[in-house]
Amino acid sequence: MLGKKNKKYLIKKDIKNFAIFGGLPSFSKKMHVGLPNIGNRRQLLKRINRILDNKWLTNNGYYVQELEKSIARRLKVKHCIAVCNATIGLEIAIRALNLKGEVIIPAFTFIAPVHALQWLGVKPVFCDVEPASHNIDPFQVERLLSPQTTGILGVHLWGRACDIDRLTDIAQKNNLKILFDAAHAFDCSYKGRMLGNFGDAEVFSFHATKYFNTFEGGAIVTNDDELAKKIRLMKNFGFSGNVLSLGINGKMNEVSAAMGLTGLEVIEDLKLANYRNYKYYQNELKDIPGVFLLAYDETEKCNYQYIVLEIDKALTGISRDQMMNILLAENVIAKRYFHQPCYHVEPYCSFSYCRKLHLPVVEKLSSSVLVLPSGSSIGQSDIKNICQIIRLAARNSKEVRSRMRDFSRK
Ligand code: T4K
Repeated sequence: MLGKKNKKYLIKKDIKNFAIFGGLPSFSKKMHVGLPNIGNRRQLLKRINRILDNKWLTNNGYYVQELEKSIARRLKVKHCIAVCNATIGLEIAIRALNLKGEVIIPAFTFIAPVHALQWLGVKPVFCDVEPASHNIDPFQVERLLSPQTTGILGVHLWGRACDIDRLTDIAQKNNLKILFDAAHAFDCSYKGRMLGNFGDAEVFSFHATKYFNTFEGGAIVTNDDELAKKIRLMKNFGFSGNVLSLGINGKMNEVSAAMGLTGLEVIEDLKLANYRNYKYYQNELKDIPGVFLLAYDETEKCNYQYIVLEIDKALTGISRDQMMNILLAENVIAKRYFHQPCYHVEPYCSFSYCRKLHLPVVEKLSSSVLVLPSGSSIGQSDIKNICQIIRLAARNSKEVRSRMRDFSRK
């Protein structure tokens, strides 16, 4: 049966009709995890026209300044420095904080913050994460401290804050810097205060696939006046009239900033759409054994951007990868973030200190996490249908596995 409203999907009632076994895909169009949220197109084009009319395209233009001010106001943070992407933002922050030697970082994350350290000649020391939060485990951080440790780089994964109090305590006791990768965490809070206000600095990503995007982009935020001054110089070749320090080109351009300002105008709607989606998923998935939806703390501010499942194969009878392949065939482009622990990929896996590394929680999550589509272009009926596929697969796991075996032999 075709979905009533927009006829863009086919409801699956039997696994025999699964697309992976030759049926028609449930969705006629691909359902993406990171489909960009786009604000009011007219407003955006108006701003872009103004950029073209003014012929001021980059180098700390009007829109970049406006965006920085709006973000700083929103987060109640003193300084916001817009950058061309979060990876460069992290590199600038690492250098500005003078991180050297070893920095402790979670091994269950996107590779960008790890590469940022390595790129600058700082050794990433991989740390296990807490099973419930997926964030760096402060207890393990303490065990990894060495005379070479200069900092902790925590990642607020999926927009859920790290255990900031405990990490800050460790950093203070050991005279370490603390930097937060807040790539996923724009518009989220910790104990009622907006992320962006913690550690020495925090870095957001405004990549196209993020909750709030500027095509590509990011921001470094801090309450430290001196650090902010240093970062501003660094992102502009160390140039301020004259060359005053070592620097790089980390500037955001005007079109990206215009996209950001346009996005900020609808950000409450985006948050609401994500929240509704999260609640729909929560409701639909609650009775499926072995499929666990990562919970958000609804007493905090959250962007609800990521719908994160953990698939327990022992309970569902289906592995995360099998579930993903079933969904992919149905045009549900689920993503298995971050399916390789950072120490299992190059160049780290070739380093002797990583060869024997075994971080149990990271490895369990790497094989069980699956992220589902959300965002403003997905609605209740889409979610119902995606969950129906997952439910059917889990409830008929024995037959699914046997059919998968038969199909792979053909
Ligand atoms: N720290 C953390 C913790 C991060 O997660 C990231 C980035 C960073 C730092 C660095 O931030 P940036 O330097 O990028 O500002 C995506 C993003 O490319 C990446 O930004 C992000 N994290 C990472 C978690 O996810 P992929 O490999 O998933 O991208 P891709 O191209 O497969 O896209 C995801 C889905 O979104 C696809 O199904 C297609 C869809 N999509 C994508 C784009 C770009 C669209 O529909 N439209 C689009 O324009 O990495």
